[in-house]
Amino acid sequence: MDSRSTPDQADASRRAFLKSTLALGGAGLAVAAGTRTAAAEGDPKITELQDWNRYLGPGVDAAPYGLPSEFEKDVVRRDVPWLTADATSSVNFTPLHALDGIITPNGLCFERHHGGVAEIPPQDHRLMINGLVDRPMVFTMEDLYRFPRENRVYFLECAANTGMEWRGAQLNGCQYTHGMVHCVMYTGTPLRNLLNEAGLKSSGKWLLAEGADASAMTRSIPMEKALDDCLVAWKMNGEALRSEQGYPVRLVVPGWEGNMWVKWLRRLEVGDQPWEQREETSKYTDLLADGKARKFTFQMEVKSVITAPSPQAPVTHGKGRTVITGLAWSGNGTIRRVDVSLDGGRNWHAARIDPQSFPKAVHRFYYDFDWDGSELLLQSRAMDEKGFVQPTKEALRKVRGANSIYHNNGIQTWHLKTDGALENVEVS
Ligand SMILES: Nc1nc2c(c(=O)[nH]1)N[C@H]1C(S)=C(S)[C@@H](COP(=O)(O)O)O[C@H]1N2
Ligand SMILES: [Mo]
Repeated sequence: MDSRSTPDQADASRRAFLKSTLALGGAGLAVAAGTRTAAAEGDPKITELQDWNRYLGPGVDAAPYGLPSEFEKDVVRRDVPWLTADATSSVNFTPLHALDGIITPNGLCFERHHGGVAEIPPQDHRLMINGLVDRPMVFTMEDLYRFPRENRVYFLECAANTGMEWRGAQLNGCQYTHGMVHCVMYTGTPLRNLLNEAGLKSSGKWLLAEGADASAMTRSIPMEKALDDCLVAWKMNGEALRSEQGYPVRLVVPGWEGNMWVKWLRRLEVGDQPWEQREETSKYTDLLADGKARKFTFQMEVKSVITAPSPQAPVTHGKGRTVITGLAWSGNGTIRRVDVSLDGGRNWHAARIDPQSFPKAVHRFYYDFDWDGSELLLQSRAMDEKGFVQPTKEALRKVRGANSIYHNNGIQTWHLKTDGALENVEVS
């Protein structure tokens, strides 16, 4: 645009330009999109100069640590106040409905802690290894940074995720029904490097991990797992762990329940049997229908959920081209297949799994279809690399009864209504 032309002249020439482009490509575009394209002629969003095009914006360093656009301010972790008595031993939820891809942004990773967030100066943090080892050791953070590093993308799911849905549909949004999961890239050193440094005695079969927070979270981990793929991690998505996620250092226990991923990790004790701590006896066990409880149900089962559309992410565009997307994950490794149903599980269609996928990480799936505007019952069903298939909630309750809280990997249903709104329902 000539800087000397008046706004009116500029608008006129802009309109003329748009008109000719539309004449060439407009019709084709409208068909391809399957929906109505904005009528460019007369659309003031196009023909009128907008403020952001007219005035200079803030310069660099306006926000030394960047924040999301102000228009995204509703995309935040949220809690359900009535779930817990107070916020220090509580949980909030990842806004899955508003995210895409497989990496959870650090500021949106759900938080679960039992004694509030410990704020630990890294120079004051110590990690001790004691018990059945040749050389009890204490590491500073500086010591840890000198071990060989690895980067791995893993999901962390709280065993209580979807726990409120055992007896029927309860919370209206996948943030609340499925948001106790996040998936980030960790940087750290394999746990076996530290254990080898201390020298494991052959009688050492279990490991106790202990946190430095006010809850001093403790969990027993079988040595086989500790030596396999566990990490002692100090970075997430390239930057230091967030305080909420265990700064300066946490345990990463891939594919296993989030409770074992001890944050603010301060001690590793090697023993010959599990310790039967609170979090593995009165909590994180599964009461069955006959009154017996399963314990040490470490692994997270194959699971998936449609993240959009979902109750917090309604269809606002009417019928026509529609994208269904969601997440699938399994503690067994990779996801082999995800199917989507539009009719409550009668017919299934293969979804497209985004190829940027890793074992024991969430997988992103898409199902693109033409919505005819009628009511639908949306479901997704995942199958993992070992052939495990996500069960219906009915099938799950047949085996587990209705007392459980933890390890609910049942198929989720969203009822899509003709106006595009969605509701959490259960079909049986
Ligand atoms: N030290 C410590 N570690 C902890 C907890 C805790 O309260 N204290 N909560 C556990 C539980 S129950 C879960 S589900 C995960 C949650 O990890 P996140 O807050 O990074 O999402 O941390 C686990 N590690
Ligand atoms: Mo948890």
